[in-house]
Amino acid sequence: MSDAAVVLMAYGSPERVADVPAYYADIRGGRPISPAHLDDLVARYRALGIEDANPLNAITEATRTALERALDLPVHTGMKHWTPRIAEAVERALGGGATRIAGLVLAPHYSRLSIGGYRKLLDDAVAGRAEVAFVESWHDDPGFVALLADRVRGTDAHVVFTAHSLPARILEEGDPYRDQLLETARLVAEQGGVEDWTFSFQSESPTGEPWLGPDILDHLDELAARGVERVLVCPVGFVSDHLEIRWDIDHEAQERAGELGLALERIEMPNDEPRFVEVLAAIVRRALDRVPA
Ligand code: FEC
Repeated sequence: MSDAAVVLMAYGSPERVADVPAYYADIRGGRPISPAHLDDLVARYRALGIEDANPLNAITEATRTALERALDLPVHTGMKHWTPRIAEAVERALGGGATRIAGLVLAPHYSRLSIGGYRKLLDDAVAGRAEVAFVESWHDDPGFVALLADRVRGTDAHVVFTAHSLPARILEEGDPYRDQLLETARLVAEQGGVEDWTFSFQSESPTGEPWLGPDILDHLDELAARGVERVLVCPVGFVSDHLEIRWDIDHEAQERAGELGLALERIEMPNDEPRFVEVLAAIVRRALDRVPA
C-alpha cells in the first residue's frame, strides 16, 4: 500500500455517440442547449467514427497505466465532464490508503475557468481527508518545452501555435491563461530555432459572448493574404488526439487551408508516448515533494 496516489484529470469525452447529449449537458452545466448545436456536436463525433467506442478514452487510459508504471504509484483518472468522475478517482485513491494526493490536469495552462474548475472538483471531493499537491500549470516545464521544440525544429513552414479559446472577459479578471500560452509558444520557438511563427486560438464555442482571438480560421486567411504557403500547426494547449484536434484542426482548419491554397500540417500530439509520460512523472514527483510523507 502506498501513502501517495495521483489523480490524473482530463476534460472527458463521451464513450459512444449515444452519450453526447448527456455529455454536452454536463459541459453546459444546466444552461440551455440549442438543438442545432447538439445536432452539430453529434455529427462531429459521428464523423470521427466514435459510434460505440472512443479512441481518446483509450489514449487517456494508456497514459494512466504508463504513468503508474513510471511512478510506481497508483494513478486514477478523473474527468471533468464525463466518467470516471474526479470524485470517483479521489474515492479510489483514498480507498487505496492514500494520505497524499497529487492532482495533475492533462492541460498545461492555468485559467480560473479551466484548471480552477478541476481544482475545485478535486478539493471538494477530498474534503480535507488527504493532503493535496495540485499542479496549477506546467506550461514552461523544460521537458514539455523540449518535446514540442523537437517537433517544430527544422521546419520551413510558418508555425502556428494554438490553444483552446476562452471567453475574452478572463483578461479583465487578470487571468494568466493567455500570457502562459504565449510564454510556451515563445519558449518552444526559441528552443526549436523557429523564427517565423504566430499564435492563434481555436475551438471557440457558440455561447453568445466574445472569445479570445484571433481564431485559427481567420488567422489562416491573414497568413494566406500575407503570402505564407506552408503552415505547421503546433497545438500547445492540448496533449492528445481529441475532438478539438481531430475535427477543429484536422478537418475544419485543413478545409480552410485547402480553400486558401495553403499546405497545412500539424505536429503529432504527445498522447501516451514514453517521453511525454516521463515529463508528467517528473511534474508529479516535484508536486509530491511539496507534501512530504
Ligand atoms: O474529444 C473530446 O471528446 C473532448 C474534447 C475537448 C477538449 C476540451 C478542452 C477544453 N475546453 C475548454 C473550454 C471550453 C469552454 C466551453 C467548451 C465547450 C466544449 C464543447 C465540447 C468541448 N468543449 Fe472544451 N474541450 C473539448 C470539447 N470548452 C464538445 C461543447 C460543444 C462545443 O462548443 O463544441 C464552453 C462551455 C459553455 O458552453 O459554456 C469554455 C478549455 C479546454 C482546454 C483545457 C482542458 O482540456 O480542460 C479551456 C479536450
